[in-house]
Amino acid sequence: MLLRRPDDILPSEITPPGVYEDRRRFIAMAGSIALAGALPAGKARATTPSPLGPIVKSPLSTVESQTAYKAITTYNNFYELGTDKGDPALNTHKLKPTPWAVRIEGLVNKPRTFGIDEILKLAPLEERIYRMRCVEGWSMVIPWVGIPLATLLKLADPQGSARFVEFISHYDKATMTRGVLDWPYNEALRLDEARHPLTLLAVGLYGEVLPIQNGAPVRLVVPWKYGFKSGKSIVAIRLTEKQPVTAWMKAGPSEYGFYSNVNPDVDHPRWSQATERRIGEFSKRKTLMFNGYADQVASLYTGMDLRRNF
Ligand SMILES: Nc1nc2c(c(=O)[nH]1)N[C@H]1C(S)=C(S)[C@@H](COP(=O)(O)O)O[C@H]1N2
Ligand SMILES: [Mo]
Repeated sequence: MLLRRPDDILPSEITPPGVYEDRRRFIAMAGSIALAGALPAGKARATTPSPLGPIVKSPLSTVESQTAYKAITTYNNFYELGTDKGDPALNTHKLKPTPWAVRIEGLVNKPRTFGIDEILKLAPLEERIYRMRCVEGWSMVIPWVGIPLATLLKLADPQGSARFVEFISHYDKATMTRGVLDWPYNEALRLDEARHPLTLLAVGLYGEVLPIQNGAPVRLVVPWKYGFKSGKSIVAIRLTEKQPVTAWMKAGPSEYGFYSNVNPDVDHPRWSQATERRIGEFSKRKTLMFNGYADQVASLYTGMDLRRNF
């Protein structure tokens, strides 16, 4: 059980289940989504030309209809920029995405620091339209732009003893949220999960540079896991032998496990995970095992008890 300090907010208060959602905010947002939906997709978004260059379409994309750009960029979890869903979009001045570098360190033969421009040139940029599901019970379909994380890992040449990959987010205590989590935000994957072809380092959204509130300039995207696995604004990628303890595991170990795979059969201790609300839709959908990516990823977990390893 978590103890409450004056500067501490319980994860239960800042990560409420969908049913506790602020109804007024939801109605306001539904209105803006309806408006955006009535316009051609391009007109609903920023019109700045994309400096990302050519983007190839990936066969790994879902063909489901995409969530409106407006919803993807105004309904966010990025606690460094505030704990309300609308806060990150209002606090983008608190994060400067240029210049930016990402260190690859730990158990690798070729530790290296990549500038963001170098990352953009490592592999053809792909558009990957993925279903994303938050542990809070909402989901979106997001057209990410990025490169496979495996491409970057290969260049760093992981040592034989490396078993996990930790992702550390940028944190500036002078401007960003204090308390709430043990900063900097960190997440981690098993090395085979990190190397899986679906695991993406995203640098863009809807064909354009990644907005700050979505984790600029580079964030992780792991579509078969709850959203919180997808660390934003990453500054370091660290290969380790021991399983890292992640920010959410520290905040609530009984609620947020290391694996965090989307699993409709394993309830969150305080609410069911059987259904979800796709942002922009009114009725609920059944949540799919591994968020619908079971054919691609179930084999990673053969023989594991997914109730114990939640
Ligand atoms: N650094 C950082 N990364 C983060 C978070 C955060 O608070 N800080 N929130 C996570 C959670 S809970 C979710 S659901 C997704 C949300 O990503 P989106 O806002 O782009 O949809 O980001 C994840 N990555
Ligand atoms: Mo989330």
